Amino acid sequence: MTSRVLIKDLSAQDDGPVSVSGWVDTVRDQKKVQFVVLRDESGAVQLVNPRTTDADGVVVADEPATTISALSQGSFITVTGDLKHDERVKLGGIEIKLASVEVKSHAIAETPIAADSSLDKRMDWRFLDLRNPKQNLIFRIQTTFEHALRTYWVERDFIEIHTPKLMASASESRAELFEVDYFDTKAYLAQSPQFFKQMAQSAGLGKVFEIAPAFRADPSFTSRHATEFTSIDAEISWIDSHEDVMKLHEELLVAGFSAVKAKHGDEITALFDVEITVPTTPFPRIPLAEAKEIVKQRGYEVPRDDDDMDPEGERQIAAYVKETYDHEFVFLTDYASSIRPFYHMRHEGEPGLTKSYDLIFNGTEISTGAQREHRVDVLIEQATEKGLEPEELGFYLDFFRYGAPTHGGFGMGLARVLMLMLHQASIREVTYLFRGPTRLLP
Ligand code: AMO
Repeated sequence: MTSRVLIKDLSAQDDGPVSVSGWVDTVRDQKKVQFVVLRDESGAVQLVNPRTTDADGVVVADEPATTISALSQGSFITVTGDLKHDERVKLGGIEIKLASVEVKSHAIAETPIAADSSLDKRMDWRFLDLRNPKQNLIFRIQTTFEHALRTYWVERDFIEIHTPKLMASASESRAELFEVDYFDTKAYLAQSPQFFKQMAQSAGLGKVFEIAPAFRADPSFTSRHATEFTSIDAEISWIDSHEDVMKLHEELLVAGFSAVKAKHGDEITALFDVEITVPTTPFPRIPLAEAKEIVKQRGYEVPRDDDDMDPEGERQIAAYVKETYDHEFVFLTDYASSIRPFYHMRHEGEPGLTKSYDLIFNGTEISTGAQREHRVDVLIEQATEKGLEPEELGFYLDFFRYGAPTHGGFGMGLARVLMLMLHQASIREVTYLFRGPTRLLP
């Protein structure tokens, strides 16, 4: 038996017998000849079957013609035939003249979704939606991106950690917390690996990373929020300030974007009409207060005074950075301590400001990072100021009672990076199976 060849490898192969397996994309069942476009995970190829005629020129109902006539779109088949290179064939300049067709699984003829179906409907039928080459490419890009980050980390002696997602208390804030029954007590789904990646610093692991799910009971229906998302986290010891974290962060992104561009750049341009730009370092850095001033001068007033940048403000500052520095990324730094978590370190002599940043990519926040407060007395003070009970944070505070190095890190949403990289309108497009307030299926 001829062994299976991936469709993408056919063009490099000589004319002759081949076997391919995949699903039926289209069938053109004509009188004299039948055409099937077959897809697999790597591409599409045209299959051709000239009909047999008898001595009087009448079409004979033989095989594989009969099987082909009965093929429904989406059926999974294995075929054998003769590969032929032919420049006239639009689809890749090759076709396979069929010898046999074996149907492995018949598909129901009526497909529930079409190219113009709504995003919600496509999500209902995600497994069919994912057969689209664009969707397939998204997850190959994701694989390449994650692999590049891991390679970057592993080459620099980072340790990969897997922190628990079931916790006894909140991991980020008491808002947006999922509570689950846990035997005789309650447990909470981790909103971030924050506490445990910091624990690794006290444990003397030095540099750690994790790519894992995070959960937030966020009821909003924006294009950038999910109730479960993949969080890319890193945490490193012996930093002087958040500047060291930003340095790591930008280098890591350069590694990820370089790998994606090298491997998928042409395909991304062909399917998404997007040119991947590998960012130059250093990324622009703008203190938040200054960023707000710049945005104001552009005619937009961020509504809340001491508060965060709002989404429109993020878009405005990104537009400014694009015009001024021709850069798609910007670190907004030195957020007010009033809107940052208690564990962010504050500036020496300027307790109103934290040594923290948000990273904005193409106008949307993709990450938060900071130097952490490692001095337990200061940490308790800051927690108390935020209305947290030190007892409640007992185990976390212990991490710093027995010695801890200076440290910092960041958390970054994987889907946000992909959405903005590929100019998609929603993280739903780039999440394998999206979870939101009204979506738990499939
Ligand atoms: P923060 O809460 O800003 O910081 O989250 C970090 C990043 O995670 C992503 N993200 C989300 N993505 C999709 N849906 C959501 N509901 C969602 N919430 C957050 C965003 C965001 O920028 N512990 C800190 C990080 C740190 O300081 O290390 C934290 O969780 O891309």
